[in-house]
Amino acid sequence: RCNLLVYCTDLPPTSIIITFHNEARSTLLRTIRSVLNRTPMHLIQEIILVDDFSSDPDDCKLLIKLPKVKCVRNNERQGLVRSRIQGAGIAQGTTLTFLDSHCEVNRDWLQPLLHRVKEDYTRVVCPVIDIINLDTFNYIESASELRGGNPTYGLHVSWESIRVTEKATGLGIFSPVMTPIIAGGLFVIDKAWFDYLGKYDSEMDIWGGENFEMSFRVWMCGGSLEIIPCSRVGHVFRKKHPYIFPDGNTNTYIKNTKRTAEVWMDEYKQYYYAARPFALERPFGNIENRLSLRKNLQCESFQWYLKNVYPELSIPKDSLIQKGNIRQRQKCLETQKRKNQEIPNLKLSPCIKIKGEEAKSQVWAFTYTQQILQEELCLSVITFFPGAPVVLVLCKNGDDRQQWTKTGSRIEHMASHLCLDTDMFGEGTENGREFVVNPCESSLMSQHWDMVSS
Ligand code: UD2
Ligand code: MN
Repeated sequence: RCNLLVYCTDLPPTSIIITFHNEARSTLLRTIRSVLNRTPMHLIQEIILVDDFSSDPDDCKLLIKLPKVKCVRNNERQGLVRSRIQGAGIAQGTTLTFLDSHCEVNRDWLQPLLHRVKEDYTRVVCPVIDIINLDTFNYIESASELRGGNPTYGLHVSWESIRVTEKATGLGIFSPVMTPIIAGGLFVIDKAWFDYLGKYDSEMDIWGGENFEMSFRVWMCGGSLEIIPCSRVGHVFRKKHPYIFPDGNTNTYIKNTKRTAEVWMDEYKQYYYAARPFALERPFGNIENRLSLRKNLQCESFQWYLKNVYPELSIPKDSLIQKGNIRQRQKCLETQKRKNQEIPNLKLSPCIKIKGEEAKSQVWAFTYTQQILQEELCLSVITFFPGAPVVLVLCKNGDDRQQWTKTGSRIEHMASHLCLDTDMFGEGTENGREFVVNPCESSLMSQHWDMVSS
């Protein structure tokens, strides 16, 4: 039912843009080879590789021996957004096709995408993303086509199955599916439309957040996003970024997502901040240009987007942020940096004020998602037993090992029903106390905590 005949009317050739930073040669080559093998040649205007200042300039240069391939190299690391803008700037096709540098396109992947854009240039269209196994590099059809994500909860991507949506709409699995948000890496867009809509936010660095920004912008400014089930492309989903963030992973992600929230989310940005309380104080550069772009394009409000594009999204009831000390008598729960370690230690130390303000290391946020966090790190219990240690881990939404409730003067861990406690036998000394969870006991002073708002 993915009838190719339908697409045979003269489709215009597209410029395929692949940006990369220190990609393995094998996966980069696999991406390009699969494109050359599985795409009718007349549909490829060119394949533009943007080498985002990889350590070895040959990675890119050697590939121009392949047909259609062009290579441009940044002489400074720019990140994927500015690299894609750069690639789009030299593209000669009437449409732009973006791919990550570790993909394998499947049979007849391109025609259905180009066809949809040809019919209506305001459509921004994505293939279904299959999985290339990280260890074996096998191509695996993804079990359910995914449509994403959740713009609240701190602009973190979460996915839902489009099959569910289809059941609701009664459409067949081969019909295009509207999506409120795209994954970000693989899509086709009309070039003039891309330029008209303001390309990308060029102040976004390295990685992250640009997919939300683009998704909101496309919908709110007159376009649409769809996933085309007849087009499939495999992608290597990695567990860790195989590259460095010069300004730090968290700083960069916050900057990019905060720009998105500030420009596009109107009053709904409070939910972004409620989920990421420490983003409030973070720098995010100047957004004047993007705000005036939004104004000039006369884009709809975020409320319009939620109502018309994403009615099924449930808005959190609460966006309250509580921030302050977590005290036991005169002492405060604090984080202490460890040499060469990303995750700091937890300690109970005398509460300190610097110029009338609580020391940063002693300020915690209690979110409406019931996490207790500092920056991006959440208090968590990994395995549950009396005396189990409380540790800091990267916050993850919906993980009940990170959820707590305050009941009276106790802080109860939701999944285990144990209470936050200090273990006197930890390292013997007062300072060496460990944080643990124990059966709740209201008479115990070591389970007595005050949250003091700042
Ligand atoms: C996903 C998207 C990715 C991007 C990202 C959010 C898919 C399949 N992938 O994460 O395209 O939207 O979410 O930002 O939807 N790169 C550079 N310069 C850099 C960093 C990365 O050129 O400084 C390249 C990188 O080599 C790759 C592409 O940008 O080709 C995307 O990076 P990724 O693969 O690490 O992102 P991914 O798949 O985790
Ligand atoms: Mn990728």
